[in-house]
Amino acid sequence: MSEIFKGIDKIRYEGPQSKNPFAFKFFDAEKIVLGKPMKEHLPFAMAWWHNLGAAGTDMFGRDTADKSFGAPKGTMEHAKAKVDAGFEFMQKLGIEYFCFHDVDLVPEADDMNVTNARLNEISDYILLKMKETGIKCLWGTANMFSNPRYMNGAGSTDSAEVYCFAAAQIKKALDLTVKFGGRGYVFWGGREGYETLLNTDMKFEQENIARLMRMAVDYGRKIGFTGDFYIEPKPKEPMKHQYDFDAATAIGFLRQYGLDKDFKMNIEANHATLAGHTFEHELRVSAINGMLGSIDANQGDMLLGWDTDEFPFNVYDATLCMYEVLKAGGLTGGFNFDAKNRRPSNTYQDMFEGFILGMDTFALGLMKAAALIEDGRLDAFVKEKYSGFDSPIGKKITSGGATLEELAAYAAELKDAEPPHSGKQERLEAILNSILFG
Ligand code: XUL
Ligand code: CO
Repeated sequence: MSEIFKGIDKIRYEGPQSKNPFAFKFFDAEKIVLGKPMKEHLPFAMAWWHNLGAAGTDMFGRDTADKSFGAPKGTMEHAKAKVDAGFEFMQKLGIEYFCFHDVDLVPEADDMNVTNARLNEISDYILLKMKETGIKCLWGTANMFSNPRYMNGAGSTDSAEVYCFAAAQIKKALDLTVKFGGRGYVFWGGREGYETLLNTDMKFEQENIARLMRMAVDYGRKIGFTGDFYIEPKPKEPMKHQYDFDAATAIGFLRQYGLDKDFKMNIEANHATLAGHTFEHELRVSAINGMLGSIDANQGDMLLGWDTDEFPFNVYDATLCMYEVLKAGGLTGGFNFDAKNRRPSNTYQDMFEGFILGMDTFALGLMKAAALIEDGRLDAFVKEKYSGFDSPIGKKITSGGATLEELAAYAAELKDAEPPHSGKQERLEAILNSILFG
């Protein structure tokens, strides 16, 4: 098999002073941060669909990049060329994981049985490559949003037969995930939502989605899948309203339907901001509920109202993300670059530079978050802020032993309440800056 990305050698760490675009400036895989090598803190993954599939097509124009990898698109030869390209790419970057949708791997046929036979063939080939290289699978998923049959949703569809097709796709995607030894299985609710309530039975749709997830868990456990199922929340796009709006909504849904023991969150940065939240907000909500599982590491554009899936370069965001991840004790999943090059960045060199940017940004985020934790001033401030609850009356409240009457009587004895602390936001932001740039 001949080299695909000619002229690009293994990407190495050269340090912050390096001007070589094909070297890491901050990602130093073996460097120890808080007692662990960077690569263990940051299990990075390549998204099959963006990196090997997306070639620049948007609503207004066709492909700008050539992702044929030397084989005609829409053929099994091309599917294999994508595997070759993907593994060469990951090896050159030191990326240890990949994520996939079923139909990212092979061209979808009209007959599902043909698609499944193609999936069997390609997954044998992928497995061979995995054994050869040590590259692993982070998570798999089923694409239940591109095929026209899913126009009204998959789990939320009005057609019982379409629902069966969704079940069949999930079953196959779970088979593949188990075959690859994947750490997780994702449900991103592509078209699980609605455009207008005038034509929608929301309760019916949500109950059916829950049933599908229950069946997926039962089947997965039966075939030996021991990893986590994930919901990847997103508030809108493609639907006007998506049911898994944000982490809080998805967690409530999982608890309502008794799915919370098997599921965690896969938090995508760009989805968080579309929901009107910060990335770190979504991570915190997941973490305090014991459901921070995995991350789709990308970045949106605050001026645009859609999912731009850019490679992350905002070091503030990456730092605040890694601050949440470190405090939560790490991820059971990993960091999937659900990101694509900008349409005019159309060469294969750009593919590498996108990943180098993203990996360096998260390496910086990791080091800066570790420094924030070691510095300790943020933690100390938060601890002090709530210290009023260390008093006898405070302890009575937090132990759950207080009544409203008792607290009202306590307040009546006081002339005035002890004032709350200054929030000191500006001081804390200055600390963040001094750690980032000092
Ligand atoms: C779409 C998105 C998906 C999921 C997997 O916004 O993020 O690619 O990550 O289906
Ligand atoms: Co995603």
